[in-house]
Amino acid sequence: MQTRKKETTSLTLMNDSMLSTRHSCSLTQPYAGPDAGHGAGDENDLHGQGVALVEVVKPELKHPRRYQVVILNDDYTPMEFVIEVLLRFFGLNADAATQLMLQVHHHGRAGVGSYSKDVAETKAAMVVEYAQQHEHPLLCQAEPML
Ligand code: TYC
Repeated sequence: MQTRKKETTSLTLMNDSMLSTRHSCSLTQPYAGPDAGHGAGDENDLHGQGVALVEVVKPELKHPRRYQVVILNDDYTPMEFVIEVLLRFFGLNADAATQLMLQVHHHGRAGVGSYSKDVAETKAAMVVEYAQQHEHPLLCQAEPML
């Protein structure tokens, strides 16, 4: 994910050859190029020779938000089926899957893993679909973290 800082970090003079897409910059006014015919009066073309005043904007990188896959308790899905789901879709071993199933059984819900948004939503949908194919009401959802 890339957002752009609002403040201008510097003002820089650039000539035509520097105004390529490889530079992260934006003109203070739309740049018409050296032959646009505005003469010395163009605000960006200070010398009338294709030299432009540009804002250099620093890109700000942020990690994308993680999503937790949450399994919910119900009164009907067999415990063995929940354990099988945890083994099959979340790569847990039998001990960890049993502990997590009991956690959900006693406390109502538990997070079973954190993923990117797409992966979490896909896993949750796959679990619900798998449960429905086996006629169990097991619910599973993706939730944004923090
Ligand atoms: N509560 C269920 C039962 O007693 C077991 C269960 C555990 C169901 C976890 C769903 O996510 C769940 N059969």
